[in-house]
Amino acid sequence: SSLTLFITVLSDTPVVVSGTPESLPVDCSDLYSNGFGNSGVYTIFPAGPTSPVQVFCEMGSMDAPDSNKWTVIQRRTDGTINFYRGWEQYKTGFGQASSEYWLGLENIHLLSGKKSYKLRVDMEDFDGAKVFAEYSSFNVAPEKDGYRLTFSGFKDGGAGDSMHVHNGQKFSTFDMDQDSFAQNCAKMFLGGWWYVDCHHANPNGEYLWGESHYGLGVIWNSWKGRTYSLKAIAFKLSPQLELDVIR
Ligand SMILES: [Ca+2]
Repeated sequence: SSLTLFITVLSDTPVVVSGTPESLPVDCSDLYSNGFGNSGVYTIFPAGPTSPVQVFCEMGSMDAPDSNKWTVIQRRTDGTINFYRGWEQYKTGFGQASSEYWLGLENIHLLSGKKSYKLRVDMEDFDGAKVFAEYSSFNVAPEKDGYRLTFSGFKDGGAGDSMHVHNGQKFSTFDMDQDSFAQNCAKMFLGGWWYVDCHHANPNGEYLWGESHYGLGVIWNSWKGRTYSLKAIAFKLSPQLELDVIR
């Protein structure tokens, strides 16, 4: 169905062929505005018309058309995708938009520059408890600045703030150590992340099904500590709403 949609987008949008990329959807909010109201896998073009990329869109309820339309940039749900990968993979993205994936640092960087976005992190443990953390702004710098992460405006949905130490950090993988630790955080904690020395959150760590070795799992320290690997976690972006700005 995602392939069908891609073809639909191309055939219903002659501007693709004629080369005016402004009209292509850069995120799920654009797709919603174009009439796509259902949550699911869609194609967006944060890097322009020649670089389609598949994402999962959470469109929310039809009863609340003004609610956030979330573009999922990272998601873990069941451990089917290996997240211990090198720089090129984290740069371009990997996985399946229908299940577990990483959108790619270049896509995330370009997307975060298109609009003013907020970030929401939803997570779940193996007992079915669900919590979230929200940040009112989110940005990822270009590769020449190491895809440095910046955000602000924490709002607690029960998860606590495990991102604050990662604010301002460059991204690191096992083959690209840009952390501020003497050793290689990505190698030590089996993920790719904006490691510092090393982490309070390790969403791209090894999928370890609950209680597990210190620091290695899918971790959000302020909720479940560093020896609990979460069942599910997802990072998602939505344009700041007028309400958010006023607030
Ligand atoms: Ca290091």
